[in-house]
Amino acid sequence: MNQQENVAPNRDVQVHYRSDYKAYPFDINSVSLSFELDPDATIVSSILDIKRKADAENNEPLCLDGVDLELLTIEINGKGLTEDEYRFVEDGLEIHNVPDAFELKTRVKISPETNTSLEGLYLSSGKYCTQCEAEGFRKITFYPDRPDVMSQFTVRIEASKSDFPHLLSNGNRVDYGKLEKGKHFAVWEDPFKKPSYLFALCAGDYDLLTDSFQTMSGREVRLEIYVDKGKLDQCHHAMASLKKAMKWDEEVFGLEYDLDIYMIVAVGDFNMGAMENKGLNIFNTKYVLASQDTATDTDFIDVEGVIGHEYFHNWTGNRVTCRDWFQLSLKEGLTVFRDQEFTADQTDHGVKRIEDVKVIRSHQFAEDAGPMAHPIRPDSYIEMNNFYTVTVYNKGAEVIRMYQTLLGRDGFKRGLDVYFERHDGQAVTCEDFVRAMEDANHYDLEQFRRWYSQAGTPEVHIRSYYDAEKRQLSLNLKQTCPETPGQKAKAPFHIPLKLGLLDSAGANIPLKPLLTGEGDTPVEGDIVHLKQAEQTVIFDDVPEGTIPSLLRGFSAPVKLDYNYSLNELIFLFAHDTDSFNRWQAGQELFSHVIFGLCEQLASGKTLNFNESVIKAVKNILDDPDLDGQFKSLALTIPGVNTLIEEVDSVNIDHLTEARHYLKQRLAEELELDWLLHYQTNHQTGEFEQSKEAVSKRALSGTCLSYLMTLEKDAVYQLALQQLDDANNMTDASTALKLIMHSEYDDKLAVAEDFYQKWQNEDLVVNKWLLIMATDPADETIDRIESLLDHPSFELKNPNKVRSLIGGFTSANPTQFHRADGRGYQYLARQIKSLYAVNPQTAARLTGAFNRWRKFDEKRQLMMREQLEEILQMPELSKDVYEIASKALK
Ligand code: B3K
Ligand code: ZN
Repeated sequence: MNQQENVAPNRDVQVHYRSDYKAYPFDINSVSLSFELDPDATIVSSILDIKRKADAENNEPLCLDGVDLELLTIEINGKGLTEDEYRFVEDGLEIHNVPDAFELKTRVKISPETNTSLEGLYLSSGKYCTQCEAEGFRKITFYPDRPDVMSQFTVRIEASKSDFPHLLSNGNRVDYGKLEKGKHFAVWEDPFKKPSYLFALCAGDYDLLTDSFQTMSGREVRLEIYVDKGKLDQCHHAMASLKKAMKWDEEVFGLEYDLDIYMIVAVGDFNMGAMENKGLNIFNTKYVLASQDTATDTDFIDVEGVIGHEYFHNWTGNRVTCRDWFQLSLKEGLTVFRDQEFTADQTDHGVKRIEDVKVIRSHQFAEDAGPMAHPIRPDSYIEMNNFYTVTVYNKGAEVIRMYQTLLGRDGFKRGLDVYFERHDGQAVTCEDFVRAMEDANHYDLEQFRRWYSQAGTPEVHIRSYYDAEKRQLSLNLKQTCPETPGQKAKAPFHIPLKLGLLDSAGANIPLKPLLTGEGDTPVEGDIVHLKQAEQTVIFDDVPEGTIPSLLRGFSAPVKLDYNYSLNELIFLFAHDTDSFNRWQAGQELFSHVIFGLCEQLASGKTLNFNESVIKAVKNILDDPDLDGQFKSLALTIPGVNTLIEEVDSVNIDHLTEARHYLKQRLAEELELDWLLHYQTNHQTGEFEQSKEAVSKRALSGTCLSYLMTLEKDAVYQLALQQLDDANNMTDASTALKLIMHSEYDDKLAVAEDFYQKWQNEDLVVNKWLLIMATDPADETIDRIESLLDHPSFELKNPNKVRSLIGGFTSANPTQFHRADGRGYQYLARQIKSLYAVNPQTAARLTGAFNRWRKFDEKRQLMMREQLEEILQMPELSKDVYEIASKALK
């Protein structure tokens, strides 16, 4: 089909469709690459051993992708091609009349130094590195740059020995040596066939941490972490995490590492978190470097999680990869699920589940309800990089989690075993995955497949009726799913709804579902299989006053609508045995109060809310059996981005005011309690990284955050003291943030001291930038404007952009949505400066306008104007174009 679709006026773009898939007509048996590294004139020579597939037409031309390449020579079987024997096409090259088997040799020149897109081969702090997923390999050489073309790679690298003592690529180093003129070389061979997106090369002068791991079959694997000079002491946590991940994958999934060496290189300029290149992962420094002084407890957990994620890709992504990019969730959803389980096993299952669901609620629900909504397996895209989304990744992981819920842990593992047995070494589809699960378990997943094809967040509406005479509770369940771009009507999903029934003492009563004839709801254990648009399930032997605890553990990525009364929520907040639902009840309670306050604000009434909420909060705070991290989560009022997704249209001024009012009231009413718990949990002695210490830091931070809303001098002194005394970044950054976001007179001086202290630690400076950008005060807009010229900021560095600009738009709703529109103008200006420099990062920023339709008319108009202006920019990148044009559609 390959149509040209007019997405917005005045511009034709190529839209790629899933339904257009065609197998590549050639096999590339082997690839031999040679790099002569040079900042603005790297020469890449490539020899491809090519054979036409037996079932391919014999007149099919050879089509190769290639972008920003200067072709120097091109030969087939040793004979140079004349210019009429090949033809340049958009982003590539075509050769007609090729033999059935031949060797293609090309030499191209590229310029890593001027490559600011951070895709392909580029320089970061004077060191070479690559990023090829999704389509970056075509910026290195002419090649069929698609994941279903898998080949065996040999890579030779040549560079100055003194400037680039380490020359790295995938697989095993099979040769190295000195060359003339102070140069040296290394040759790497990867024994595993792989798609081009998993290719990697790094060259530089690094510090190196080494270790080793013995696999379950007794093989020794050498582990290496390469970092910028002077950062070695910040790598030990990453190394320990890698070893834990390797062990965990063996123990939990029976999956063993397959090469003799595993390398990680950390770079400061990187578009995302990390990349799972075979045997040579490249990481954003943010997910490698961690020390007590510079990294928070959350950073430590994130480093472990991302190290795990990339390691787990070796099986789910590399050994079995994707046929085409529409199948991205095949590897990403599955690998996110695996890293979530890994982190949960290392930390706390309940807390981890809450953290993961928070991402879904605040980000994925927003994406699903906005102009970029897409199923976890999208049907079309303009720029693939725009589809590395919370939907593909995190909703994808929720879909994987549902298999485990439906099939049980053993059944899920059986399915994975079949998947690996069938597809090891192949590039496959989501459908292949579903089939493996089905076949391994003899389970019908026909309806379940809709999770792959339908976008939007399903809504489950539940009403309950209690028959006192029969002692029966019936639940009427209805599911709907809103229209999303390109998808009007939706068919019902198979939704596993986990539930419990709590008696008035808070104990779970046994579930006794009644079967009353055809169309009955199947209930298995505590799971109701909601498969129809409407179903009813009746439970027998239910005492009066029983309260249902619904969607336990967030067993499906849906919005639940059940009319809990305030008292029921308070009851569940105090008693639910499912820790996720206990947290959930609190969140609902808070949002109930906040939207009540919003109504009062709208009608000019005096603000007020039910006092029993205060008691409920105090009970959680005082509960000696609850873990500090859980308490911290349970006592944190839902963020503005989450609250916005609960209503159709939002008065942002009222919402932020109501939220602040609730927090301040809780602070006032429970002042002594917050103080007491702050004092008992804040630790001043020796630093500890134990679970208990982490929990205490989390809870003391939450207590201090409540106290700070009181705007009292004594509390400011408490925070200043914490900042001064801190021997770890968790306490220090929490205190700095609370001071900087308060009305404290000297806050700027405090922030400046912090900056002076940490100016040479990039990752800490990024935290500082984020804190500066998220101050809700009116002056922030001027401050972040001048920070663009501050030595701490660099537009070319995505981490800095994410802190100063991304942080402002996503975590400072008060100032981003300023009534005068300056927040929007600021964002639009940065997008305009960035789209030519780094299209991917610019596109991410553009997404901040996606929810413009939710706001009042004036703000809608202002956001729309900015989007329209962006679309008028000359040579706008297709990345930004796709987001901006779809937002306006
Ligand atoms: N697979 C990479 C992401 C690549 C993003 C390309 N724009 C990291 C990961 O998910 O593990
Ligand atoms: Zn991944």
